[in-house]
Amino acid sequence: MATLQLSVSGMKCTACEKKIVEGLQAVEGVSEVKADHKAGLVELVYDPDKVQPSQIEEAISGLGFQVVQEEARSETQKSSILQQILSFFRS
Ligand SMILES: [Cu+2]
Repeated sequence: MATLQLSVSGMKCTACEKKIVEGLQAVEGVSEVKADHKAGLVELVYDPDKVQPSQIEEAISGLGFQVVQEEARSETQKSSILQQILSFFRS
């Protein structure tokens, strides 16, 4: 699994967050999505064997938002780190 953090412009409210979260969760290989319109950030957990960051960015564009830049990307097999990420998404 891998994580991706993106700066996304165009999110104005919680409905925008919901649109991105639901839209990205529909993409095969994406498991957890968190969007914050105030920070303009989208963070997600994905399976790099199933989907590439470029496809995720295309999906965001398709939803009507713009990826400004990629803030961070990491891939890990370490379950402890993955657990921390997952607990972050669930908080
Ligand atoms: Cu909105």
